Amino acid sequence: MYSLFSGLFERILPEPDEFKILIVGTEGSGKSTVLEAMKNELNHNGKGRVSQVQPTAGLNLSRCRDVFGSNLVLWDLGGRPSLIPMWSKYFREADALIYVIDCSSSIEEQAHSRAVFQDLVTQESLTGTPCMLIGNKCGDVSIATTVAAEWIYPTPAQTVGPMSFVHLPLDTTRWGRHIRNMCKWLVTHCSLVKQLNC
Ligand SMILES: Nc1nc2c(ncn2[C@@H]2O[C@H](COP(=O)(O)OP(=O)(O)O)[C@@H](O)[C@H]2O)c(=O)[nH]1
Ligand SMILES: [Mg+2]
Repeated sequence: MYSLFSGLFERILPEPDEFKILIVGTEGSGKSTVLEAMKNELNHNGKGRVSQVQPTAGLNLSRCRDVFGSNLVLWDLGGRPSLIPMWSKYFREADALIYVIDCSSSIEEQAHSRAVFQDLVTQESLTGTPCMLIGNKCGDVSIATTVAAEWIYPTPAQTVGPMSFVHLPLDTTRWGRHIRNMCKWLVTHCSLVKQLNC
């Protein structure tokens, strides 16, 4: 009887939206750590541990169900210089973009990451795509915000859609609330873009 009713409900209730979120950034910025933390918070209610991640060879993929009423597919792409040109293969399918900045890296490394980011936000295939910048590996919120404020300033050729900035504390055990807020923003903006395009 239960399976009869649940089958009926599944037919009546619409499938939740599924949004694909692309996590990019230069090597070692913390993309896989962000993916692990999202998985942990969304699939295990923050009760698991964010395990030590291994360098990403190609792609890490994870699916999270019922995140503020939608399902999320998370793609974490490798950030080695040889892999950066491959990112563009995923742009058209992506519903939103997360770009991770290592705010503790050297001036040269940050300049490289910023150049990669500026190239990305002017891609035609990312037109209108919501974009979230993450200031990572920096305990001082004002330093992370200063870095992001410069980056987020729109360039004339910018194509991406709404932008947001999130600072993540150094201690990954304190990320839970931030991850939830990030997901709320992502789901809200992906839904808005979907409605606008309907
Ligand atoms: N303490 C701390 N370590 C971090 C943080 N984010 C990343 N790491 C460490 O930085 C290294 C590279 O992170 P990883 O997620 O593999 O970077 P990716 O190459 O962008 O995927 C790993 O040793 C992580 O444990 C953070 O916010 N706090
Ligand atoms: Mg990685």
